[in-house]
Amino acid sequence: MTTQSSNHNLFAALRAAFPADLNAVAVETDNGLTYTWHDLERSTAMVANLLQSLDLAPGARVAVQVEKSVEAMVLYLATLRAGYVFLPLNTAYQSAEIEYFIGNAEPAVVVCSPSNFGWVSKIAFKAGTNSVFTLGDDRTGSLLDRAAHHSDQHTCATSSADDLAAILYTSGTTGRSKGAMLSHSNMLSNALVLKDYWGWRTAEQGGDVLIHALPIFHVHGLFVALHGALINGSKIIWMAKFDPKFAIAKMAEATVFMGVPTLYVRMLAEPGLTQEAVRHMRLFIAGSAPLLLETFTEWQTRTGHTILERYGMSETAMLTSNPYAADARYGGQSERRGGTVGFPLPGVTLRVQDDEGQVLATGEIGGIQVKGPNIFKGYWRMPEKTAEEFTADGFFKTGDVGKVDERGYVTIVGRSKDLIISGGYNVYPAEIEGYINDMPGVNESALVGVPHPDFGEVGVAVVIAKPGASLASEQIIADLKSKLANFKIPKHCFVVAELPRNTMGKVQKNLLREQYKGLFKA
Ligand code: MLC
Ligand code: AMP
Repeated sequence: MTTQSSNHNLFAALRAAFPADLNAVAVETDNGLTYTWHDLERSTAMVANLLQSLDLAPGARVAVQVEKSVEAMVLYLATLRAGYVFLPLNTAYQSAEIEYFIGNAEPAVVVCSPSNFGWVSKIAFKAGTNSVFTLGDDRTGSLLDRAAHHSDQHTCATSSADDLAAILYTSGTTGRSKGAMLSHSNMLSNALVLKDYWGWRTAEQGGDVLIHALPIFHVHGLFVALHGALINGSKIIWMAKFDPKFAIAKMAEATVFMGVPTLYVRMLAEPGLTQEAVRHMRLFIAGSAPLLLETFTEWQTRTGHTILERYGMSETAMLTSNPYAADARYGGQSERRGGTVGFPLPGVTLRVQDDEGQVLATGEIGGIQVKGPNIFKGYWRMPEKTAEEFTADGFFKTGDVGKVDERGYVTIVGRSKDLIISGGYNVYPAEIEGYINDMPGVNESALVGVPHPDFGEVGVAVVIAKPGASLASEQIIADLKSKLANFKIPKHCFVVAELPRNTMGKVQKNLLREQYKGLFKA
């Protein structure tokens, strides 16, 4: 039996890191609100009590599709606190996508935006969900109304290390999305390693202030950024939506910024980004997609700061990072090298293998495989899929292709998984092609990723009509827009006579990528 002293609940660890002065400001929002640590303590207690009053089964999922707000963060923390499993959903997902996630995860509780209650509740009740609440981004909705009737005292649930804390859906090259199951210890171990590796400053050292600019339904904003600040008891400057001017203005009061490369590209376009504007900042961190060397260099020239790039994924949280300070494991190297994702984090073992399962030597390119306390527990209700993604000796196959150089730096050179990363969001060509292929008059389609000055990479669809059918690319795009999240919509669609194929008849996507690579040249 787990005792209180061995409670592995992630919230318990985050709560223990709150500063002694609970009346200090924990979060300051872009619309002028402030929340103290005491506010977070009380509000998470009330929502946790509400969830526990619903008599949910152990391991019950709480699925959430709401706009970014501090109350949405409170809901996440309260779900951990009550011992249930948090299931965040991108706000861009539309009904077919939500229907799949809810049908697959069978959440006991669904929380949605008030404006979506009509269609989301219909889907949820059909899937057997008992409770559907609403939560607006302006502190409205039935969740808070109901929570207001509950006590603001709550004893954190006791969780074992392997108990699930969250399920993050991530698409596969083939088939439907898979729910990556992350435990309390997966996330806590990662948060503690990053706190140390990125040199988060204690209050005695002057403390840190994080600008939180990312959505809170993916690893980067929900875990890396949020846990990073909370496990250090650091104040958060909260942006409901990223705005480069606001972010730059707030740097005078902040010390840490985390973003996907697109955020850095957008800030570089602002004349207000100067050495003076960033003089208070300690650390800029980038990840979720490749940071172009030119962005890395331009940032250095403009601000005098070297961006620290790191690499991770939904299944693993963070895996590698460029050093913040001298890394004794790698001969005291402290250089943040552009174009690399740095060293495996302490506790993470990383190797590169070829297709035959041979571990490759330094500098050779192959599939990146990883092991460590942060690696997930498997895909929700997909034991075969889980088994396929692990090697016999327990390494997780990331699907990323890369190499490790003689100094120990890891570089990602590509992906074996057919995936487009657009502005930090993943787009799986197979999913979009499936939708296009189902349209009347379509014979076949291919979606490829091409360079884009803002989003890094975007999808371009190439479509072939059935004999005698006539297709309009605008219609294809409009049709997709009515069914899919906006970031998945191809930025261009071409209707062509044929697709390039190899001798086996397989579509040669590399030739299409080459053909359309200049489409969005800046
Ligand atoms: C928005 N659009 C996108 C897009 N975001 N298209 C492609 N890719 C994207 N990422 C669409 C909009 O729907 C709109 O289409 C048009 O592009 C212009 O939109 P915008 O107003 O410029 O977009 P904006 O709302 O400002 O959003 C851009 C963004 C956002 C970069 C701020 O995409 C974002 O927050 N990205 C971060 C994603 C993230 O957090 N990833 C972490 C994953 S975790 P239209 O047709 O309506 O005009 C992970 C693991 C790890 O990967 O290692 O961290
Ligand atoms: P997700 O499944 O959304 O968590 O996306 C994870 C994927 O994002 C990884 O498998 C990588 O392909 C990619 N990724 C994350 N960080 C980086 C990075 N710094 N450079 C290149 N790719 C990255």
